Amino acid sequence: MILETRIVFHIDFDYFYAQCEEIRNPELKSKPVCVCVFSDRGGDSGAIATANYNAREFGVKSGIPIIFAKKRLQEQTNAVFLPVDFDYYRQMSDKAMEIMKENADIFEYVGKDEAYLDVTNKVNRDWKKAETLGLKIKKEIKEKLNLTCSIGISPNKLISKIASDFQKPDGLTIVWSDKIDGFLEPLNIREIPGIGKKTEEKFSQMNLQTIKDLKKLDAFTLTNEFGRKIGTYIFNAARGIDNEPVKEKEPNSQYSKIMTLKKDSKEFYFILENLKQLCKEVHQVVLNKNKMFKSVGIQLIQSDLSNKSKSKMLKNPTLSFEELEKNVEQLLKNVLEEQKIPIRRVGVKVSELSEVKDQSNITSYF
Ligand code: DGT
Ligand code: CA
Ligand code: CA
Repeated sequence: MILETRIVFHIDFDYFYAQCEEIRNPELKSKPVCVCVFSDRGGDSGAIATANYNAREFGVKSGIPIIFAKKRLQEQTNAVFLPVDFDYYRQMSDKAMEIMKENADIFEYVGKDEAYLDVTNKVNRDWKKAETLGLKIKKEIKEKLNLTCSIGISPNKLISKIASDFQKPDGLTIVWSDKIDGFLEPLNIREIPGIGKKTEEKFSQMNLQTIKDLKKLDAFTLTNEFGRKIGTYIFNAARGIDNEPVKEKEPNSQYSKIMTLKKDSKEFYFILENLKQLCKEVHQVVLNKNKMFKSVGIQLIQSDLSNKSKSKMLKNPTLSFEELEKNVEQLLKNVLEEQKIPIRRVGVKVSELSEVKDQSNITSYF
């Protein structure tokens, strides 16, 4: 089957959370900045969500413990450690996504800081126009939000994803149809999305480092080693083959309902009864939109108007009402154990939404 050539963008915001912090506080730009997820245990326990490039020069990166980051930056007296502010990053993300969406035929939200755009018709299959459109999107996001991003442009999602990472930050990398092999071959195998440390090591033991080396393996050998699904994926990826369509997906990744209690209270059964009503309403929305959820949360606004929220990630996406109710009840129980002041308003939220029919992406298997 020969598919018509497409033009696909992958757009990824540079050092996203840390860049958001720099935008609202430009003084941070000259300093190493680490955005931290502090854990409940207090002190410096927790992990780095991301860091700006200044901090990365000292070996700080996503996922490492905060204490390690502090050690690596101990001589940088101007280093800054900030707690994550998801609401603010979401607002920035929503605005930037809006700009992308206006410039796409098909818009696929991937996560807070990245999206795919199919622009084939928009640019009449013209690569020169595609470049102009890429630059226009970057300029618009920069002018309106002061945010920089990197864009990869190619005939498919796989190559565009690799290309957006190729000239970070503030990059634009175009891989024309006839330049695919030349672009991919010198890259490290690790650049293929989904290939992690373990897989890389396996190839390393076979003395294969680059994608050019990887092409020495035939499909049979790869399927033997990794199974049919992943083996085929790696075989195709090394050759720049990927027919996954860009699928319309919006960033509305949560639904919530909130209400004011008839009286301020910290009594378990009274609050639970109200939360159960909200569960029904939220669940109805989820069903109407044909979604499954993987995270359940409650929000409590206390009588002094301060906010408390707790959420829980489930093992698998679900659309079960019982599971929603059960988790809300458990979260409420946990919160009330240490509740000092009465509660005034309560809310229920589901997030990490996915389409009911959606197959999970191949790259999440390994
Ligand atoms: P880059 O390489 O310039 O795209 O840098 P980032 O920070 O945008 O990296 P990316 O695209 O992998 O991740 C986007 C955001 O997701 C990042 O700003 C923070 C968050 N994130 C990434 N990795 C982790 C992690 O291991 N833990 C947590 N909590 N958050 C993470
Ligand atoms: Ca990013
Ligand atoms: Ca990303």
